[in-house]
Amino acid sequence: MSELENGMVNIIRVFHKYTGHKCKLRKAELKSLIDNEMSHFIMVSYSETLDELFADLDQNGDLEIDFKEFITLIAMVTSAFSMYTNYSLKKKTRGAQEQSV
Ligand SMILES: [Ca+2]
Repeated sequence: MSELENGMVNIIRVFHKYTGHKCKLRKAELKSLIDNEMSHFIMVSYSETLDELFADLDQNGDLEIDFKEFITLIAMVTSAFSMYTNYSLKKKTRGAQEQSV
């Protein structure tokens, strides 16, 4: 498998590690997943923040997060991290160019 395919499989594995057989995350499980698996990218310290995040992700309002809803979180966080990484790379590149002049 390619690096990207491995990443996709890992996302699915991690999701199911926290859902068990029901294949959906309840709020406490979402918090555990974020705290244990995404702590470098996202912090949910306050219950209000978790409530808002959960409500935003729970598109069908069944008070659980299915994989389709979960992948939205992955996309949002990955996109934000990508923008940060691009910004950091541009800043480093610009810094290196300024030093070489
Ligand atoms: Ca839902």
